[in-house]
Parts: sequence; C-alpha cells; structure tokens
Amino acid sequence: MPVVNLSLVALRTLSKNTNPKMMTLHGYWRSSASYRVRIALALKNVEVAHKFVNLKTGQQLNAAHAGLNPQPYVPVLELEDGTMLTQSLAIMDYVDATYREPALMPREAILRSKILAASLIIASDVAPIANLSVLKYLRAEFGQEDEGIHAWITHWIEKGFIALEVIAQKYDTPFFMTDAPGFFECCLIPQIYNANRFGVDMRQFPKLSAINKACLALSSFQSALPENQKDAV
Ligand SMILES: N[C@@H](CCC(=O)N[C@@H](CS)C(=O)NCC(=O)O)C(=O)O
Repeated sequence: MPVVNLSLVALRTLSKNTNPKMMTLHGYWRSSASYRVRIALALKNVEVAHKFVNLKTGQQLNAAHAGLNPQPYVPVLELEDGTMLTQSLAIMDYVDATYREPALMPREAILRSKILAASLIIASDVAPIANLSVLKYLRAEFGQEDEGIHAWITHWIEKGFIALEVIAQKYDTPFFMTDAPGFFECCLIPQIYNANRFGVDMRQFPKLSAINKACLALSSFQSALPENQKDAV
C-alpha cells in the first residue's frame, strides 16, 4: 500500500508544471486583472510564487513596484530569468504559448478572433474605466461621491455584459463558444465577481451566469478566487 501512495505522489509531482526556480506573480487579491492570470495559471496547473502589492495602501506607486512595471499596475509576472511581463492578456498569451495543454485559445482563426474580441470587451472596454486610479480621479476631479461612483461602475459593467450575453446566447456550448473554459472565461469570471460585488443584477445575463456557475464548480477557478489568496482581508 505505501508503495502505491508514493507512486501517486510522484505522478502528481511529475504532472505539475513546476520549475526549479519558480516564476513570481506580483498581484493583489481583489485585482481582477491579477485574478485573470491566476485562473490561467491554475488551468495550466503551473505553480508560481506570489508577491503581494497592496493596492489599498498604494504600494503600486512605490519605487520598488516602478522597478518591475513603469505603469503602476498589477499584475506582473516575473519569469525565472528576471524578465517582467505585464498586461494580463499578454501574460495569459505567454502562459498559453509556453504551457501548451490545455490550450486557452482554439487554433481555428475565426473562433480565436471572436474569443479575443469578447475578452477585449472586458479587458479593454469595461474593466479599465472602473480602475482604482480612474475612480479616484472621478472623486477628486469631478466631485463624485460613493453613489456616483457606484452608478458609474455598474453602468459600464452592464453595458459590456449586455453585448456579451447576446453573443454567448448564439452558441449552444457550456462555455463561451467552447466546450471547455479558456481565455475568455479567465476574463469573464473576475468581471462577474466585480459585478456581484457592486450589486449588478446578474439575472439579466442567464448565459453568462451559467458559464460562471460551471467555472466556479472547477477547482482551478476555486483556487484563483480572491478570498482564497493569502493577502485577502
Ligand atoms: N490592462 C491592465 C490593467 C491592469 C490593472 O488595471 N490593474 C489594476 C488592478 S485590477 C491596478 O493595478 N490598479 C492600480 C491603480 O489603479 O492604482 C491589465 O490587463 O493587466
């Protein structure tokens, strides 16, 4: 019996995408862009070390962080040789190109383009305008209070989700245009997490909600949840 147990441990260790010198993800538990990368790494079963940048206390503005990324944002993926990769979608693309299985993106060019377009609705059109620095600017320069900020955030999330729901409804697949979660789900699930946080009524978006439910049933998505990170408060 002990022999069987040992070989199981060995198999598990072998099947993990580990490296003697690990990559490091510089992120923050509640950052949706960091959350995207955590999901991508978990789907690929790639282990990384984590360094936490506390956005609430403004650590992203410190000189130490500027040395990693001239743009005061997380995430940053530090490779084994010290190379710093920035921008969550570019990091996910790197992870997908480096660790081939399971593929985050389909090979077929049209489907690939459509999945990238949908991912960009979230990553380019929705998330950036609710970024911490943008909200701070709205408060400081345009006199917005909590109510105005809340209305701003939910307005832009709903606008993006209305378009995504229409697209998602066209495909009779359990995930977004596919039978397995991938690149788009890495973007969607963090955005739905934010939507719930800000009280967006997700009943308006049944297909997106079904995809969210299917993803959150998977251990790779559970391990990436904000509340399961060591810096979560
Ligand atoms: N386009 C960037 C956006 C990164 C980003 O917005 N990061 C946020 C957290 S989700 C951040 O670091 N915000 C700090 C700030 O606004 O001061 C990406 O996808 O990586």
